[in-house]
Amino acid sequence: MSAAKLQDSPAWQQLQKLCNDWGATTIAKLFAAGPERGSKMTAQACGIYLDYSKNWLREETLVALFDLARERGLETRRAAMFTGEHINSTEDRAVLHTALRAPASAKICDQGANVMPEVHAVLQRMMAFCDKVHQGEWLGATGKPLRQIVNIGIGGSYLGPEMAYHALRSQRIAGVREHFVANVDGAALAAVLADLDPAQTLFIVASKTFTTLETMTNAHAARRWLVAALGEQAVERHFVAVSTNSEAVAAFGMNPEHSFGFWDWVGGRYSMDSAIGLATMLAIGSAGFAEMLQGFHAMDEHFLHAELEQNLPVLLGLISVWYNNFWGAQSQAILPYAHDLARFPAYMQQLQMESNGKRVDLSGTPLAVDSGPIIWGEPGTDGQHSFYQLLHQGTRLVPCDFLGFLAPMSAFADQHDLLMANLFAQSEALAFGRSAEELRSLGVTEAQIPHRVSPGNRPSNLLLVDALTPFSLGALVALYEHSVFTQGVIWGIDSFDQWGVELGKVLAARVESDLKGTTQHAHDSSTQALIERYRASRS
Ligand code: G6Q
Repeated sequence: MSAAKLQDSPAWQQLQKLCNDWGATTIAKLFAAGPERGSKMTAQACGIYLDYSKNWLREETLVALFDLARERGLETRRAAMFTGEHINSTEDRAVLHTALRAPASAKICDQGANVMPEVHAVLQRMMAFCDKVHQGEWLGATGKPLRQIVNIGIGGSYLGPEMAYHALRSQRIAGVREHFVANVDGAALAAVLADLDPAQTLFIVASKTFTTLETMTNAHAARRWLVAALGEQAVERHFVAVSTNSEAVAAFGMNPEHSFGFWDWVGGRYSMDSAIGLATMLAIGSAGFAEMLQGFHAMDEHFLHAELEQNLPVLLGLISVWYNNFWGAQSQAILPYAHDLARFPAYMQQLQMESNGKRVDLSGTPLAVDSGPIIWGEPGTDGQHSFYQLLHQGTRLVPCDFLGFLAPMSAFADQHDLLMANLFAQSEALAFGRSAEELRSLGVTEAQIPHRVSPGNRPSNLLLVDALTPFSLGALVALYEHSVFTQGVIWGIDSFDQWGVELGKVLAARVESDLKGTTQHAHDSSTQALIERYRASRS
């Protein structure tokens, strides 16, 4: 079904009507009318408990949202993705990140060929390599163990491994330290290399295409740094590659045997469980990585088989559509109450905004409704002392996803009660606020009351997870991957291409040669003046 017809669909019209008729209903009134709401509006799978009761949802809203999903063919599209149909139609590619975490016995085909033997062959090679590094069989050129790992990559070849490295801090192999260089600003590489001993440093050049300007620039600079210290012959021991472009890897001077491949049916932002996860495997070991894949796979199975009404990714995706398209929410906050998930919001930004930041549907017709929201966030409790003010008392609607973990993530376990108390209190305060009457009863003056009232009725989901482990991290990421997919199906867009990102890559190369003076492309007067100003300062 095309997005042009989206607003004519009966479920869409029903949702519009429910929104128009919402009146003065508040979250507080919904709870008063249905005391079991807090236990009823929940679902769980793979160790993740979703409480979606503190939302602007009635039973009939949910019925209409599930009707919308069915009308838009979610179940058919989901089957098409899992079975390798080329649903990334603008690039004519299958979308098979789910194969990366499927068991070896599965049969998943792209154009008739079972991809599983290759997937598991690469996994085995990655595991063998990581075991060698950990056991000191793979040593640097001077015979020292390699304990400092530098991942050079950007976007989808960076955000996942970096997020996972921090998230799985408590699972790290003793002595292994990882660093991530993404930005083409030489300061990023300089800051990392400043503290490293070349003799103990292993570089992973992670790039699907092996042509990305930032990554190749940083990789060549790192290579020069290593060669200056240890000589040309050291490159072979200190550099490995992760890429789909084996010719470019060989041209860089790396032994193809030290290269780990993946496939064009893995999108960059869906690649943290492919060979792009080599840094993750080096950090937590092959058993930890296998456990993470099991978490991804468990959520894939849940998404594929659970009833839509109990399906976590479907629920999250549809709730997001409800606020985005019917209530005009422009953004959505992801608020993990876990210091180790500090990079999770950044990872979510790419996953969601690159996937669903689209303006036309699959047929190329401009969308008549908004697509993916702006995603942002920081870990709690840090954010409470900065932007939560706007969440509680600002004029904008910002639906929030809170994430919390039952098990403490550190030896300072007594602090966990405080962390979780803050999490529960924030979602409660957003939903129920603080009224003028309550403030009066506390003796607050009339002049101050308008300033101190928190109106409440601010919606949120709360995801409560048993513990932050490789398994639960995999399940959480897959949960959001499939929520993104669900939303993309509702809008009828291609969630797996990224032509906007490609444009940036092309334009930067054009301007760079103008900065050097080797070319003189035509630019607008603003860009031209900026280029000239920069050139004057450099000369
Ligand atoms: C992800 C995007 C993008 C990509 C980077 C790096 O889905 O395509 O973020 O991952 O541009 O690309 P390479 O891995 O090819 O260097």
